[in-house]
Formats: sequence, structure tokens, C-alpha cells
Amino acid sequence: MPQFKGVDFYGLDGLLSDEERMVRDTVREWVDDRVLPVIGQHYREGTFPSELIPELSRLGAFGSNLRGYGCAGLGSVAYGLLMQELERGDSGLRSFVSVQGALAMYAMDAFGTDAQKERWLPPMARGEKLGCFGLTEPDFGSNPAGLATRARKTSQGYVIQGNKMWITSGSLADVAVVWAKIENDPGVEGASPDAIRGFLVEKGVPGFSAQDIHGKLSLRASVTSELLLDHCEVGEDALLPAARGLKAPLRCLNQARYGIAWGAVGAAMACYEEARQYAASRIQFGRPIGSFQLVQKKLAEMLTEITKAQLLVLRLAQLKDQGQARHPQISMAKMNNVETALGVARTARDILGAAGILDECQCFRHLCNLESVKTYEGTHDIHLLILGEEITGIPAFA
Ligand code: TGC
Ligand code: FAD
Repeated sequence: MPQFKGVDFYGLDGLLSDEERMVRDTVREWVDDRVLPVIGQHYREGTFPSELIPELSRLGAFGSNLRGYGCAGLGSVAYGLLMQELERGDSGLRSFVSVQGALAMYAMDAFGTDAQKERWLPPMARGEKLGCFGLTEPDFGSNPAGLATRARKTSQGYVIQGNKMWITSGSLADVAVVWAKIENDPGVEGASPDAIRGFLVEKGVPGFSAQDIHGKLSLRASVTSELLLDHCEVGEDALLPAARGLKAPLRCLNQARYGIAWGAVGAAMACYEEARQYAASRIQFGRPIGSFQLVQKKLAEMLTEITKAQLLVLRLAQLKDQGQARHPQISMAKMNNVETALGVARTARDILGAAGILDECQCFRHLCNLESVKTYEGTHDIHLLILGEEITGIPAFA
């Protein structure tokens, strides 16, 4: 397969540092060589490519924008480019890396004790230990403030009771970051979002188990599980002490949503490039279909939307590095870029005609994946409402 050259209509490459280009090109080559040849088969069989975990670790992909503990300490642009290239391979692969780094490792780094960080972050950076992030529940998806999982303080630690649903890497993980409300914390009403705290629950702890969710038509090369916490006893040292209230998991989501905004650009690039090449080679009515005005319009609109999405994340990266990226800005990028990628994937599928429905082409796989990406980490409409609140000052959720 020829090396992917990128989609860069506005010469954004010229704005990158040598290090940023190097990170992008290294991951790009790896995705071409190691992911694209196998991902179709994994998708078909519904398996996660676990064999790639050590290679991802050698690429420095886990917690790559964190500092210390063996993490690569990348800036926001380099980190974003890494996510872009991974998702050019498959959204499931980017999800796996996002959950490990931006959700599980970030939660430990931001809210954990020194002992928790020392214990988990170095092996997680090496990919030897895997993490997951349990916020969503069967009855609380868009509205995590209402979550029903409860932790009861005991003399030795906590007893956790509840279920988490749709958890990426749930059954693969050695440690789950579980969000629960402490029901007997003096001074905090047990059902209030202020009672939400984060716990590190290890695989093998009695009362804790994970069951995979089957029948997915999207993100098939990713493990998605339900976590069951049935009288699950953990020690005092399981609590992430600095995570208090709903704001704590939402801060983790900001990190993951940021990576998704970049990742979606990668999926869109893959679909655009596939459609562009197909339009040049597919002959109908004696001419390449790319010579017809309607097909050219489609390609022109795809390229325009990708370019707008690239500009959005590049500026967002600058704001993030300056510590000025606000969460509604991250919402706009996640929402816009995933919608852009979905539109590009759908149009690519159309340009490929019947061939576009085959799993040997990339666009339908990306299209199916992006339906999940549109929903997780806050649905498209929830991000619209976050922006609506930002604009009007009036929350639509209450
Ligand atoms: P609300 O009253 O708006 O907020 C509570 C407090 O938190 C503050 N806040 C944030 N802080 C940091 N970052 C954010 N993104 C924040 N959003 C809000 C807010 O200012 C407030 O602070 P304070 O000081 O006033 O107390 O809370 P709400 O209950 O009305 O809900 C708001 C809403 C709907 C935006 C939020 O709950 C939400 O984002 N819902 C979507 C849920 C979601 O995204 N779940 C994702 C689960 S993880 C996942 O999907 C992983 S997928 C795998 C992968 O990543 O690849
Ligand atoms: P609901 O909240 O029930 O929403 C259903 C519909 O109602 C949506 O269209 C939504 O936009 C709309 N809606 C809801 N509230 C409003 C409102 N106020 N106004 C207007 N419309 C509204 N979660 C984790 O915690 N960890 C993970 O690792 C994780 N991985 C995931 C992996 C996959 C493949 C998927 C599909 C999901 C994953 N999730 C994970 C869960 C994900 O975050 C939720 O699916 C998402 O937050 C939406 O929740 P829900 O599915 O319960 O939908």
C-alpha cells in the first residue's frame, strides 16, 4: 500500500515544529504498515488488536501528553496529530489509547496520591497495565450527575455497589476508574453530584467483574463492556483524593474530547483519500467519475470541511498549551469534527458506489465507527446544549 501523504490544503505542515512532524510521520508510517493491513480482519471478527499494544507503547502513545512516570510529555499539537493518525487507522484503536491515557491515566495524574501515581502510571505508560473509565450507567448516560452507583465508607475502606455500562476496554483493564457517590460522607448529601468521587478498582477484587457487550455494528475492533460492582470492597487507598464532585470526571472528559476532535480529522482524511483515488480510477460513461461535476462538488466539499476541522483543532491546541482552552471550545471541536468526519465518510461511501459497502474499503468501517464517536464523550446534541448554555447563560438540562 502506498504511504499516506496526508490531506493538507492550507499548508498546515508549515506551521508544525520538527518534533510535531516527526511524531505525526512516525505514527503515520506505523499505521500504514501495522494497522491498515490487519484492521479489516479484526473489525470483521469483532476483535481488538491486542498484539499492537507493545508497539503502541514503544511509540509512546499511552498518556503521551502527561509528564513524568515514563510518559512522553508531548505538546497539544503533537498529541493531537498522534490521535489523528491512530484514528485514520480505526476509531477503536484511538478509543483504546484515549481511554488509557486521557481518561484513566489522566484521572490518576490529576487526582491521585503519589503512591497511586507511582504504582499505576509507569506500567500504564508501558502498556503493561491497562485502564478503563466507568462513568456511564444503564440509566445515566448524558446525565452523569444522577449516577446511581454508591460507595459506603466503612472502617477499612469502601463498599461499592452499582453497574457501569458501555465501558471501553472494560474486560481488558487491570484497573477501572469508577465514579460513585459516597452515601455516608458527613456534610455531603448522598444523592447530590457533589458526592461523586473516583475509585481505582482493580481486576480480581471480589465483587467486581466485567462482561463484554456483543452485537455491536460499530467500533467492532474495540472492547466494550459492562462493569458489575456487587458489594465490592476496596481499601481507603482506592479513593482518588483530589477528585470531588461531577467536575472531576468532566475534567477527564475534556482531555478525551480534545483527542477525539483530532482523531475525527484522521478518519475523515482516510475516507476522503479513498474517495479521491476511487474517483480518479473508476470509469463510467467512458470517463473517470472524478471528471463529473457532481462528483467534483462532493470532493471539493469534503476537502473544505476537513480543512475547517484542521484549523479548529490547531487553534484549540494553541489555546490548550496556553492553559486557555475552555470546555465549551472543546465541545465545539468534538461536535463539529465528528459531524464533519461522518459527513465525509458518508459521501465517500456514496462515491465508491456498491464497492463502498464492502469491508475491504475503509469508508463504511469509519462511517459505522463514527456513529459511536458521535454518541460517546457527550452526544452531538449535548455539545450543542453546552454551547447553548455558553451563548445564553441558560442551562437547558435542568
Ligand atoms: P453542570 O452543572 O453543567 O456542571 C457541574 C459542574 O462542572 C462544571 N463543568 C465542567 N468542568 C470541567 N469540564 C467540563 N467539561 C465541565 N462541564 C461542566 C460546571 O461549571 C459545574 O461547576 P460548578 O462549580 O458550578 O459546580 O452539570 P450538569 O449536571 O448540568 O451536566 C452537564 C453536562 C450535560 C454538560 C455533562 O454532564 C455532560 O457532559 N454529559 C455528557 C456525558 C458524557 O460525556 N459522558 C462520557 C462518558 S466517558 C466516554 O464516553 C468514553 S468513550 C471512549 C473514548 O473516549 O474513546
Ligand atoms: P442518552 O443519554 O440516553 O441519550 C439518548 C438520546 O437522547 C441522545 O440522542 C441524546 O443526545 C438525547 N438527549 C439526552 N439528554 C438530552 C437533553 N437534555 N436534550 C436533548 N437531547 C437529549 N462511557 C463511559 O463512561 N466510559 C467509556 O469508556 C465509554 N465507552 C463507550 C464506548 C461506546 C462504543 C459507546 C457507544 C459508548 C461509550 N460510553 C462510555 C458511553 C457514552 O458516553 C454514552 O453512550 C453517552 O454519554 C450517551 O449516553 P446514552 O447512550 O445513555 O444516551
